[in-house]
Amino acid sequence: MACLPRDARAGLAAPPRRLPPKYFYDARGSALFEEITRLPEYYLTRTERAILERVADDLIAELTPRALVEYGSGSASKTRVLLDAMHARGLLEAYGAVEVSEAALLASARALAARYPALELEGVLADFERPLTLPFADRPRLILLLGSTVGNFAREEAIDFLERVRDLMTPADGFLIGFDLVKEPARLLSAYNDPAGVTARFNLNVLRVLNRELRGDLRPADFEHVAVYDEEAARIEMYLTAKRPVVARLRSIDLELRLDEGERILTELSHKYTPESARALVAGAGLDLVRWDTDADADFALGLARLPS
Ligand code: AVJ
Repeated sequence: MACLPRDARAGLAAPPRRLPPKYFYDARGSALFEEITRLPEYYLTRTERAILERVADDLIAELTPRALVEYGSGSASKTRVLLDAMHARGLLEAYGAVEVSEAALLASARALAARYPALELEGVLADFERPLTLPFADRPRLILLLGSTVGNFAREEAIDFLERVRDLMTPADGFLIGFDLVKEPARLLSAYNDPAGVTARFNLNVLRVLNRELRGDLRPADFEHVAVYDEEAARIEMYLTAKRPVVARLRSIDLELRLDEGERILTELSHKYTPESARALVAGAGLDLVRWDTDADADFALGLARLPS
């Protein structure tokens, strides 16, 4: 499970400082992320939804899943495209979500129960970096890792994660993964540096999480949101950079933080894939990439992985 005291101590005590991105998503952070998904510069969510709308029926016809199992209970709007396609074919029986936040799990369960009264629901309250179990193994499942969530993992961690999912899959299952694709750096940079400053607020919000959860006295005004694109690594790196020398405390873990001006805390990696690197990742985890759907501009892709036959 998520363990902020341990992660904060391990990540913040000394440079290179870093904090796992899962701590962005308290209530305010989740609301800010929803706001990001509606920004004109943040093409990811709407592009993924458009691909889903185009391919959902075909995908469901190919796999005939009777359960949808999702990592992150996410914005139900994308999930619904698939649930509706399953429902239209008379296949929809069950929905399961693996989620760190109990509030998010309950909210999505309530919304889905209202829309599909006969749906069997199961939530797994867990840090999905350690998937231990996935519900509904007794029937064909479509397993989802949407939204470019896979991009948050370093390559090695991504392979480990996919391997663990593979170990939980049966030959009847399909595993649909959303990949943000390598593109012109300027477009990537503007998706993570929106002029309205929503991404900056989202990034800085993690300081408030630290203050609340670890009795801290960090001042968001002392930090600046910085997002850069590393072309070599094909990833966006998000940092909180000290605008001036910072001395702060996290009292719950008895940690004093001293940052020089310009020193930074890595808060997120967001890897971008090519069709080749996505295929290599999936193959590296011992899965076959059996389907690859993109939008017309090849901004985003959905890859379908299955156990090798
Ligand atoms: C939810 C991890 C896919 O990497 O694009 C959005 C989070 N960070 N803007 C991403 C995010 C900054 C997002 N993921």
